[in-house]
Amino acid sequence: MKLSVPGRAAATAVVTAVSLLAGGSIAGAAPAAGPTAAAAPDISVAAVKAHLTQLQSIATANGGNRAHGRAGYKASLDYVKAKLDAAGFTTTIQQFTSSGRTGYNLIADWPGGDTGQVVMAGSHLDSVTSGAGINDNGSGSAAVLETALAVSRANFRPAKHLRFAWWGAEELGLVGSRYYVNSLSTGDRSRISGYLNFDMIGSPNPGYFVYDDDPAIEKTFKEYYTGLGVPTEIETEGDGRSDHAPFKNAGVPVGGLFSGADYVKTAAQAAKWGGTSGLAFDRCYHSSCDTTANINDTALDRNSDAIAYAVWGLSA
Ligand code: DTR
Ligand code: ZN
Ligand code: ZN
Repeated sequence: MKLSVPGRAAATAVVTAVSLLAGGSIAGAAPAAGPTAAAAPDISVAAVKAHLTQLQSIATANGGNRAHGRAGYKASLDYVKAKLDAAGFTTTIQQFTSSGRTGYNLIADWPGGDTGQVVMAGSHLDSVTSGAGINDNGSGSAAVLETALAVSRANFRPAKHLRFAWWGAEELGLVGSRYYVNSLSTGDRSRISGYLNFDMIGSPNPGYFVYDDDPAIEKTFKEYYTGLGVPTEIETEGDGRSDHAPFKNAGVPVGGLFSGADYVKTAAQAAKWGGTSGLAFDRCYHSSCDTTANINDTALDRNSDAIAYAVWGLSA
């Protein structure tokens, strides 16, 4: 459910003028999201959860996981690709080998926009071998998928080019995303004006963490949560721990959201976010209990809407 963000209109008007003068790149530009952020649609958490149900069924039908090199991963990729193909995206499967097994990235380009300024949103689609990986990282994958489908439903035509990605073999060490970045020419890398990463965004005892990387991307997410009246914290652990790292190492502006993994929620965090202090944000992290029961719907809903807000706002 997307709540109105009071006071955004005025702020956006100022930001709009500056951002249009500042030109395309997200990196370092003082303004965050442009006026189109406010036009972002609500992302239905029910629709996101329906994708999670499908990913759970896929894991259950394929040995209990969706891990790199296993049948459950390729079946997950085929599910996501079919939705995107039907919605008018240009999809590409990138194949690689890791630990003797074949891996796959899925890249989906939304036709149109300036391909000299590409806004990317991505998430890893693989799970660990011990479970279905519904929060880690079905949550990010399903939210990015539903945001991409919302772009199609809205026939959104932003100035910048939109590209979405689902990475393979993140759990083996960011293998798929690093393979993708390494496959890009220097020119292609410079044409990515921002990469937004979503890895674990529905944790059952959730925190609301924003990556502290590119200032404009960080500001966009913080603006969204301020509008909801939800405090956020900077994600300090994230450096190098998810698929934004290869992009950051290649000089691409990055950002993202995170609802917490195996470290413990403090009393102060429970006071501002609710939930249970002294317990992990996700006590099923990398475990067999990371199923569809391991999701906090409010966190998944808020973060899904924040993804749409940033995609709309940063691609203006
Ligand atoms: N490495 C991710 C989970 C993870 C742990 N800490 C962070 C910080 C920021 C993003 C993600 C993570 C995984 O296990 O997939
Ligand atoms: Zn993981
Ligand atoms: Zn993950």
